[in-house]
Amino acid sequence: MLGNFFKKPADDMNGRVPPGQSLTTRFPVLTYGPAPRYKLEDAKVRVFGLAEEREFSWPELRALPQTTLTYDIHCVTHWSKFDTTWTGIRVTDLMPLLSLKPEATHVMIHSVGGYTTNLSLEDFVRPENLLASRFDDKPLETEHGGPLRLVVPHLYFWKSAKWINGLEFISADAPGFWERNGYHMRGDPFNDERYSDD
Ligand SMILES: Nc1nc2c(c(=O)[nH]1)N[C@H]1C(S)=C(S)[C@@H](COP(=O)(O)O)O[C@H]1N2
Ligand SMILES: [Mo]
Repeated sequence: MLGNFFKKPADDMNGRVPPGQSLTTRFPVLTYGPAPRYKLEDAKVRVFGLAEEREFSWPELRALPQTTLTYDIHCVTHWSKFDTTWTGIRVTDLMPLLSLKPEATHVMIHSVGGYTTNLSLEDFVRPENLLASRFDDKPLETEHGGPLRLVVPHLYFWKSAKWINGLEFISADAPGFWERNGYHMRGDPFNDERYSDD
């Protein structure tokens, strides 16, 4: 029974559990449609839009400084998972390599297969955000976004796009895939920002 793996905590555990969330020790897979067939050559990240266009190949990405961080994640489908450990490139280490136009205020994250999600630059450029390629010190499994996914732990987990291949800098907020389908434009779990009519 799946239900046994989700525990509603008695309180917010010193502010760690957002409203309406249960805790799980499992790692559910949530993907809209099939996971893309993924070759390592696809694991390149194209930077475009309001930034100097460039492409990071998989070897270039692997050569960037790697950071390991542990934090909690929160899915809009009401599960949270404590103390998940990820390794990857900090967004704050990537940004100095990019040259943004001054009009850039937001970024659209693109994934192999067409998934997209939007973030403001304030939500994107945070020291805990990673372009992650490892989970629990093992290569990230394909179903969880391997070889490369974004992890933005302070927002609901749909913002953490799996199989990323593009960062498009834009001058106004615009909805990505789930945001066009009713999810909140920002998605802060501690403000219960699940749907756009919240
Ligand atoms: N490319 C892509 N990224 C995605 C999704 C998706 O369908 N496609 N689902 C999102 C949603 S809704 C969630 S909750 C998390 C789930 O990540 P997991 O499968 O590793 O738990 O991935 C997010 N990133
Ligand atoms: Mo989700």
